[in-house]
Amino acid sequence: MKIVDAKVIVTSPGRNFVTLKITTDDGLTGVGDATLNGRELAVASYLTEHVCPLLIGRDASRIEDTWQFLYRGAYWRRGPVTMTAIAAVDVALWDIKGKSAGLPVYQLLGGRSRDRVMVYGHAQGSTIEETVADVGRFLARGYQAVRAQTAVPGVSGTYGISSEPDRYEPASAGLPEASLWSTQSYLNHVPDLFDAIRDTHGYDFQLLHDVHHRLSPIEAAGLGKAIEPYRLFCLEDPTPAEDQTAFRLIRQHTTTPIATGEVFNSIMDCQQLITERLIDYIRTTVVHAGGITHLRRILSLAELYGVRSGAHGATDLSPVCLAAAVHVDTAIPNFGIQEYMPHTDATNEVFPHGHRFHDGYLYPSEEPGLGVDIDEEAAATYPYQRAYLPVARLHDGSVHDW
Ligand code: KDG
Ligand code: MG
Repeated sequence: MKIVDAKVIVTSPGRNFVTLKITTDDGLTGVGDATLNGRELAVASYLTEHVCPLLIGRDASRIEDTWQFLYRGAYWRRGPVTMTAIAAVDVALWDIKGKSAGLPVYQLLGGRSRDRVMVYGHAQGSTIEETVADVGRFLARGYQAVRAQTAVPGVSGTYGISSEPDRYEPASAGLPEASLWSTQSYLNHVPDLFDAIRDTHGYDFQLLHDVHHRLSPIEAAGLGKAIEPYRLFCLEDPTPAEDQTAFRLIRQHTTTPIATGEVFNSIMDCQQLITERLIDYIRTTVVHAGGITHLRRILSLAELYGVRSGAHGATDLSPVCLAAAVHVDTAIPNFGIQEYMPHTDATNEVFPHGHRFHDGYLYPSEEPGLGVDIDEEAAATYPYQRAYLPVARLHDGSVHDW
């Protein structure tokens, strides 16, 4: 089963997606997501110029060997561009392996550990009252877990607030938007959100919140401690994730469970946090952490230390990534939760898929392989549009973590 074609497809059905499609000499095709929000063409070029030529003629069944070849063989390791490119190849090869075996990918990973995958939805509002009402809307639709984000008075562009329901799409066409941040206003405001949510909706569902890397360690420790009474499922990305020792300080002060890792791309980024038990949920994804092959290694390490998965699932991760994530989530023993924001109709038209959402849970496709494809004709009708994530600044004009 030799690879005869590998091509990169860039499409923008409302937002940019990069997809790798691999074809074998026996006519099988596999797809892998290669989308890196705001830096899409760097991965497209890495794949087209440096990876695709290496794939032609390779045995498509040698997934592990191809991973090692692309990772160790490049000499230059890790980093979001490299690891996203390797992930795309890896996922496309798992898709092909499933199709050639006539099995959905979760079967290749050991079969079902669970019947369905619990997701959390994204509730938001421009006031606490609006966010409380939005949480209620998710609960009424059967969600077991909801992440709540609210606008902070005096802060433009608070993370997670948009005019569209159910999803948050921060990238915008053109040059980066400026957003304003005030840690003081946020910390003064956000505990009242959890108080109002628990007061209105009670404790019989999982509540989550994303700080989006914006606090210092001691600020995060204080927030975690202050919100303990509201029993969050997890507080996500309290501090910039690459500063791993920050999590020691947070851990010393609070029992609020901590999730991080959506920006990680290697097991090395996760090692200290997992082995020192500094976090409870690891949010690495298929697309940004080296594909199914590498993510499985991270999750196996996590299993040993009682850390569960909490995979990133924002709308910039394409339906190809989501399909792969649901196969992984279905198979692993230490699944925690899966983030889920529904894609737009245009995106679903470009990426027809068999995974489905029902009553707060995702179900994997039963088709051989991943159960997702790219409609190349539809994709071609949505040309690439340069877009960036926003950049945050403080009141004094200096750059802060967005
Ligand atoms: O591209 C960046 C987004 O994926 C990120 O801002 C979303 O933090 C995020 C989340 O938890 O969904
Ligand atoms: Mg996040």
